[in-house]
Amino acid sequence: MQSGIVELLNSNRISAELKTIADKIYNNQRISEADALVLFQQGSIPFLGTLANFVRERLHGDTTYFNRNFHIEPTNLCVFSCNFCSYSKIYAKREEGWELSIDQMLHMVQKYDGQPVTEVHIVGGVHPKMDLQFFADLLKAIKTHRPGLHIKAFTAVEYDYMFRKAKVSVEEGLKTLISHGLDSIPGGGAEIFHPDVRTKICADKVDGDGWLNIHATAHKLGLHSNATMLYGHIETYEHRIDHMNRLRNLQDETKGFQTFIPLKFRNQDNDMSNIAESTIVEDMKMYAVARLFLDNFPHLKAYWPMLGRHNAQMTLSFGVNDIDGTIDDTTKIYSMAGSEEQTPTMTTEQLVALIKQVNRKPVERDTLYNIVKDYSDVTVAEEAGFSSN
Ligand code: MET
Repeated sequence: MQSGIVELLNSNRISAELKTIADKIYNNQRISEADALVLFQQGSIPFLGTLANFVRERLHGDTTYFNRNFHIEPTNLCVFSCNFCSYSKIYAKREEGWELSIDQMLHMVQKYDGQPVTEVHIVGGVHPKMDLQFFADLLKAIKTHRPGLHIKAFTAVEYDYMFRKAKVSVEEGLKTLISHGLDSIPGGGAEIFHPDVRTKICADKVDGDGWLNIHATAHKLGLHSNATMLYGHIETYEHRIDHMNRLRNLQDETKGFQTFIPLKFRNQDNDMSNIAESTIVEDMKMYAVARLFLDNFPHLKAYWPMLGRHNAQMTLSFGVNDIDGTIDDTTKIYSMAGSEEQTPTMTTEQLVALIKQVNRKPVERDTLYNIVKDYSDVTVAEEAGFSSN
């Protein structure tokens, strides 16, 4: 790929503007918001792919991370009404949704006894009666049962509500949860920070500054977190860049983010179903520009339950170096929004095969990117049978 970028830099078929940006990338210099806009507007797929892949290989070579994980979604009842959401039910219609007790959730964890999962990911609706104490008790119950399982739990949106209701500061609330077993924070609830969009798609939940403040506080307390962006609906390229710029600025200060995860808007059964979904070309552009702009984020993840596993496989040529985990059919968020992955689960063999099919190196990681196992030399039984269609 080194040669690919050199050819690109010497090509007389790209504009001077694009060439200047490519030179910056090659020389490891930060690109500006204006550069990112030029990339979105003028960058062809091969141009963006070559650059993003160059950066990906500079950072990680062919290494492509995955983990063995499962999700718990305590409830889909929610006090908020985000227009893009296909998942939530209001409390008044609670018989149409689900509310799990601590015992039920502990049983879900116990189902994995003896299995080599390393992480549980817990997010869900914002339930008016599931409070700080309830979630502290949940974390404690899980940790007591399986101390080695990393608990990545609750989005900033969920924290904002939980802490305001308990009348505690963000710092106090996080400290309480950390002392009960919280290990890190997922990236959800970020959507689009810019108020022009946020007030149209999710007016009533925490705003961009509030989301960032919760992550900043978590970083200060020593937790790592991820960040997402919901793209491909009513936002413009400028809004996407503004969003990534706020993340890049915070990351300069705290270095607490691990992974950026662009989330594609899916349009089934929600209040924005009239909006067409982004094309696969637009998706690949999004990954590539994210890799080029977010120079201080170590990892870029394609969340395959949202994108479909074969599209996720393609992102590995557009800057992505992490493909999430086995999931084990434990999340409904994107299947309810119309993803092709209706029962999202992949065996370790399937994930390894997916990565090997595109000549990358599969490496199982834990949540904090410690290496659990390198699968480079492991022959995968299912590899031959794994459909490439
Ligand atoms: N409640 C979360 C949020 O808005 C999303 C979890 S996915 C249903 O951040």
